Amino acid sequence: MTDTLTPSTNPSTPAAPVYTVTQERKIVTAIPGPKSAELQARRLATVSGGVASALPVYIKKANGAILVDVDGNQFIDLGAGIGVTTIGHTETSVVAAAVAQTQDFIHTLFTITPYEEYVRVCELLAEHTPGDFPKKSVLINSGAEAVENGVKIARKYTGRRAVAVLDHAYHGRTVLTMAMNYKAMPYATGYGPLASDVYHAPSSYPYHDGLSGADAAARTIAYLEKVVGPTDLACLVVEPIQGEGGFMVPAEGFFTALQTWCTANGVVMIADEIQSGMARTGKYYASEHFGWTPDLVLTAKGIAGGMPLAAVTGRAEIMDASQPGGLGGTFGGNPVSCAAAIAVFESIERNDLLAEGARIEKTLRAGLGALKDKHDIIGDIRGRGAMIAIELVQPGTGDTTKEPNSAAVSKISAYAAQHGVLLLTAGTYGNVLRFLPSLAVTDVLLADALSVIDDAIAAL
Ligand code: PLZ
Repeated sequence: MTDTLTPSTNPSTPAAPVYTVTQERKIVTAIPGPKSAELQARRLATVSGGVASALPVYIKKANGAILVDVDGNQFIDLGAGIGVTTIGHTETSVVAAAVAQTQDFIHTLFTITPYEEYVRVCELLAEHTPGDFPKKSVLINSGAEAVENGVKIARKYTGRRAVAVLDHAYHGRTVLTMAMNYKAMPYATGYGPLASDVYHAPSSYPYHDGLSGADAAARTIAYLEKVVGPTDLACLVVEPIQGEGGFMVPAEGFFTALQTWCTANGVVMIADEIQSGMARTGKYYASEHFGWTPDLVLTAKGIAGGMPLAAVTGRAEIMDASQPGGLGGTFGGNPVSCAAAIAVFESIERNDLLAEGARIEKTLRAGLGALKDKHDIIGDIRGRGAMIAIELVQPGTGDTTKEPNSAAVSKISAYAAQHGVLLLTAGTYGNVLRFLPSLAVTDVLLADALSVIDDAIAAL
């Protein structure tokens, strides 16, 4: 370990990631293979039935954009653990940093005896989150915990109770966040009573509502003024590009109009960038695409290359409104996770990974556009960077009623899995296929995956 983390480039870090798995798709057994089937039987005996898995193949190794299962099958990973291994699985410098940190110390608890790695991550967050003003952070363990803390911090700062979210949102599975999700099933059904003072306002969903950003924002604001009233509203929590909801990109001007209203009314505007942040969309944070500056930004998933870490970052005066001891937790800002996060930020800079997001968007849009010309069940292509989705509709309804086609979504993702492409589904109506690859995915792998999807649609 170097004496100081600032500047923190580890001299032993290779310039670019070194791949330990061939970056190719390879299917050698039925899917799932025999060893996965054996593990699945053991799992059913001891793992809660409340925990689902999209594809019951058990993973032995993961590197770059490839997952290798226990039977030796190799999958092109277009999900990256739902947007977590953004800079690639087992990225060389992240592994080196995490291993080195485990040898120095694994835990002290920052609220007992602090360490530089935590401070360095907060410095990097202050530097790379949107907004040119003094910023502070708290580190926690998961996305849902970041949402919970964002709400707490906004309530403390404003002295207000109510929380607003947008339709089609997903914010987590804890007791507060399950009340903030749009979909009751499977996230809230049977787990009530739900947290009170959570209000669901209309969002901007251009493919379906056809509204301009200004008109969609006027609708959202009219709802909040009527149903909550701004003087009781602590915060408005938005995903700049909605994740589980189906990668909806709001119409131009939607967020800036909401921000103007929030600022005028003392409402803290929180960007849940848990899925869209950390270089996923060709910028550090997706909010930057829309020309607005959140008061608080929530980071998780991609920040530490797969190690658990999350953060709330925002205006110093809001972050400092909490009393000492009001924020924190045993594992929050774990040193190994922090070391990995520092390596992630450095890798993004060193390897110019923001450009990779732009490359992936270009390749996917071209390939998916060609598929849309061929197959009339593809209604919409949307997203930014390495966060692109297609919405599937009933044949011929793409320009009219846009009827959801969840059957096609399930069949295409199942076909893709059988042929070595891991593709995630999304959408309020199960009508969206999302492409959320790591930035390490090559154009060759993307072209290969798109040819599988083309075959999958043809086979419907
Ligand atoms: N906010 C925008 O995308 C996590 C959930 C997958 P946690 N999304 C993936 C699943 O089925 O569990 C997410 C998100 C946004 C919050 C969260 C919650 O993050 O780290 O899963 O708690």
